[in-house]
Amino acid sequence: MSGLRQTTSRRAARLGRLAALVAASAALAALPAMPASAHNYLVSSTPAEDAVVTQQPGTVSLETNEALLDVENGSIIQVVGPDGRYYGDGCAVVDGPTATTQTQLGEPGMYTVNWRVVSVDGHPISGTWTFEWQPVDGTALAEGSDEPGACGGTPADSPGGTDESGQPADSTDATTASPLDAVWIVGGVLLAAVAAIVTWLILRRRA
Ligand SMILES: [Cu+2]
Repeated sequence: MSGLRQTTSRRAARLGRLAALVAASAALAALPAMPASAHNYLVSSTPAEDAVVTQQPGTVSLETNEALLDVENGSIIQVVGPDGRYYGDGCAVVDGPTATTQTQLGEPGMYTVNWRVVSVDGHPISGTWTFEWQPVDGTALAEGSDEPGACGGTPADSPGGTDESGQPADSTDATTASPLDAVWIVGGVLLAAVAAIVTWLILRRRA
């Protein structure tokens, strides 16, 4: 009887070790997904949030923590005045972690910047900030436009929709096939392999 009990407890210990192995393997499989799933995040903006601007800034820009993807139709920075008009064409030029648009401000007051850029993993990120425009006397003021401009669109929209001509945008592939998807697939395959091995080991012990 004591021999049987010993065998049972040894088997339980072995199953415990297997469970620990499964947990460790799952953790290892999930590990590579963590850095890849991190999106670029905003580091700074110019003008800064809530800044009071008194001279024509010429440009509005934002900087993220790492290089952005320069995807066609992917980057938009809209500068919207207190009158709801658009100051600039919304087109953003990407240079490394920075995106910049040209602007000439008009009516004094609170300006809202709506932006969308493409994160390093291929996913769009977007946001908004405001600053105050108090031009010094004699500053030339722009008229603005009631249309969003050449790069138009709504920053909240994801790239890869249709452009003004109704044609699918070229950025579709870059935004749907993310490297992160591949990481999850590899992780899933690894987990399935571990589960198969564990199942086989347990069945072999029982036989
Ligand atoms: Cu992402």
